[in-house]
Amino acid sequence: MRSDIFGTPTPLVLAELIDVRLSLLKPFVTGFGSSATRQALLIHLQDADGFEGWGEMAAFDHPFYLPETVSTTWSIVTEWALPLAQSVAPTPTLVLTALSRIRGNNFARAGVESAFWTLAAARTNSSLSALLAKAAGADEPLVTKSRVQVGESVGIHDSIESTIAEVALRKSEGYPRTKLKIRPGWDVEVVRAVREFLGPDAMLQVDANSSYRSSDIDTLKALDEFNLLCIEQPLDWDDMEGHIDLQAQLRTPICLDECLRSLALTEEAIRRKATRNVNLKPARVGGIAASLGVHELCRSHGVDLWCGGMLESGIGRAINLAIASLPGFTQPGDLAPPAVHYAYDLVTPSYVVESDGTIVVPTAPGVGLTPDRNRIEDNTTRHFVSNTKS
Ligand code: OSB
Ligand code: MG
Repeated sequence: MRSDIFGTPTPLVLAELIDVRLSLLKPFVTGFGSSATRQALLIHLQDADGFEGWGEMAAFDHPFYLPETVSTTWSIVTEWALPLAQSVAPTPTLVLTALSRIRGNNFARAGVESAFWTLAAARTNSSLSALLAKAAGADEPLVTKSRVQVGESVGIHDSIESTIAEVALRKSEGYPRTKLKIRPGWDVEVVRAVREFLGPDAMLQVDANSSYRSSDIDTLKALDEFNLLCIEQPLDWDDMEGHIDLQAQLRTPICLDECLRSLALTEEAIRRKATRNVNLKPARVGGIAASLGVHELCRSHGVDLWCGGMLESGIGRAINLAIASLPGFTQPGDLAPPAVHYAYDLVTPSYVVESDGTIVVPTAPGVGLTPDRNRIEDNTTRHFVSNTKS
């Protein structure tokens, strides 16, 4: 990764962590359970020249997807990540090195690191997409997309009828891809119904969120007949061996999500054929530098790659949109606008899906979408201001 592209930093005058309440329109039901509330942990930086950086930590308020929670993220960021980040000059590479002393806690590290990237983008008057293109290119910037394709991740419903209604709505809005959440008891039947509704060639995939066991092989094999793009994370969150065995018995590509908690694990999963398709969540692999590594890995191996989501607000989504603009992303991402899930977004204006099923990648400098300070303040439940003199 090139590191001579971040401009000359000036000292930080503000580093704050803000816990903001989001309002889910309905509980998001998955193989790991139901999420009825969502807090966005935002990090906001300002340097001596007035440039700003923003980031968002992806953890949920429960440990049912991955081990980290909003509470663990809060304590790691306030006690460790911010003090370490502030011990060096505020550039993405130096901060990455400082944070690398922290083991695990990927969501916490990623949120902090990403804020220093958006700060560097603001300083250099560059969109995040353009800065990433430079960082990832050897001599020349990579050629990024100005629009990226989107697919909704459709939660588990009470009935097949209401599932079809949601799929139909997104189809009418132009979304080119559908992802259905599945779990034991909510799988073959709903997939069959949605496949019939969409037709044989529409892009359709499923996500089990680690809710199956190897003994469920017959059900998982039954999904082979539906021409799915992938089956996402069928087995346990840390079960690499199980997925290697399972992939050998399935025609449908497995796409790992929960298992890919670093660049090294992603490399191992591809090499050992535990995954034939990669969901990249920048937060889950530990941040933007790690994401550039995964992007390069997938590109060099010709492995299909798409950008996952964590039901972020527009701030986290803006960062994901920039990453998804890199040329190695080959399939639509979980990038549905926050308005699909929430009563309000934390950026104004939020972004939309065009009638051709794409989202315009933000071109403004820095994070690229404008945080709505009033909305953030009105919904803040906790606020931490770091000592920038240390
Ligand atoms: O497994 O991809 C997942 C949302 C919350 C937790 C886990 C997952 C998801 C999604 C992405 O499916 C939804 C989105 O961000 O649009
Ligand atoms: Mg997933």
